[in-house]
Amino acid sequence: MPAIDPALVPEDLFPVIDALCATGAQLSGVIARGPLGQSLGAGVGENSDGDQQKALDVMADELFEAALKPAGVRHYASEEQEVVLTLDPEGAYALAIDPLDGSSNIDVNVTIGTIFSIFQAAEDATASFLRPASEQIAAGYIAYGPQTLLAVTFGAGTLLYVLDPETGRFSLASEAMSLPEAAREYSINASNRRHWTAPVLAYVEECEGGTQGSKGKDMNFRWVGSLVAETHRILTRGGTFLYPSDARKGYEKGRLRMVYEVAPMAFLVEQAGGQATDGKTPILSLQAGALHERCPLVFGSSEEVARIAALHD
Ligand code: AFP
Repeated sequence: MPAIDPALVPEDLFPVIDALCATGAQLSGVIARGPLGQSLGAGVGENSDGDQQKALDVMADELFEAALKPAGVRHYASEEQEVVLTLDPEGAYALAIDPLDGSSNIDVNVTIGTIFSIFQAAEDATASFLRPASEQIAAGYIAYGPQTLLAVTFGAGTLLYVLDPETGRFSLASEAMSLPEAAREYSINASNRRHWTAPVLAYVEECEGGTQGSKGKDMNFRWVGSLVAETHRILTRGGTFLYPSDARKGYEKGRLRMVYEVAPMAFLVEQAGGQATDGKTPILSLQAGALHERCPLVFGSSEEVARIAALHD
């Protein structure tokens, strides 16, 4: 039985999306058991970029790799793998994935997620991913939270499917998520204030000024520490997210990875009527120079993203 209601999933991509959802449903069950199962948040090593790996990071990567091999994926690029893996040499697709994003939240029962991006496979494995983000043919995330859900775009709007615990299938909940133009909330890790660039500091101070400042409206603040949780909140009720470059060593291009975090979120947000930039330039016009390259990310309600870009001029 398919793991997802096939409604609105393009026929040629269905095996890939179905494999992602079947694995997502399996992970949802593992995550829901929390400490009753194996220690999911236990440190088990480092990935190729020196980030600490949790047990669930490794488990998720292994499950997705195995599920995608028979589903038509030729090139598999994962945050947890140093190089691109060839799964099915006859496959038509190149899929990039952050198998488990938000690992720091695993042990405290906060929403975490899987992020993926799909291109048509090019002959060369790595070159399949080092291309303009606008060439993505699909992108999405699976959120493991109070609901387990899939937000996905195939280039004709952003769709929402929810895993129905009664059927074990992802069912269509919305054909067109729509991000409000105006925002009442902004998200940035405020502990990094002393490291920010002047335009970022200026924007945050505008938000903090509320009705007494240039915005003329009070804003609220959220920081979950889980990109999937922030993105879903913003796709649902608007807002702005910033993970900019800052003065810390290694954060010259922010923290988030272009290929399997920034580019897919930008595609989803733009398809829902929002905007996504590196602070100034649209993400979809950019491309990664290396597989695990970082990219500054600002996305959300178009009025706010435009204001941030103006402050960068
Ligand atoms: P982890 O997967 O290491 O927890 O990182 C999560 C993340 O990539 C993204 O989901 C968050 O928005 C961001 O990092 C949080 O970064 P800070 O810990 O610097 O706030």
